[in-house]
Amino acid sequence: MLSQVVELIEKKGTFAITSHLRPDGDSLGSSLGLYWLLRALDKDVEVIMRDPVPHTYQKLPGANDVRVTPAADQSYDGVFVIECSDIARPGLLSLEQQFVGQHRSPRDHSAVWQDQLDRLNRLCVRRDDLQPCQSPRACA
Ligand SMILES: [Mn+2]
Repeated sequence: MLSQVVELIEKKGTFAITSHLRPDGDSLGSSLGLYWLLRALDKDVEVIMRDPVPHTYQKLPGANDVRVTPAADQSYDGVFVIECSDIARPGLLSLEQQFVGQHRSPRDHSAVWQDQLDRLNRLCVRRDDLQPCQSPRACA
């Protein structure tokens, strides 16, 4: 699974990252962490959320870049749905359509993505060789 995510990131260029309604510290932290990783890899990426960033988290790096939107209204090569048990939790219209044609149902895709992201969230990736590391410190 992880190798598929790495391959997707290597081969594709346009990504969105989203998380659940009423974003909190972990959804924003993990979304923005991935956002900066993909930017460092020169990917075209944006974080899209249904609800605005709470005041408490507005000082997180990249928080001002979060685009608040009611719908996944662009076309992406890949969408990372972080910290969500299903595809409906981000509350974004049209999000399911991003997955049509690649999996039997949005639920299937959501489960796959969640599994991939759970794994990815536990890893860090070197910019140059995209090798998974044992711990974040190993990548420093
Ligand atoms: Mn959360």
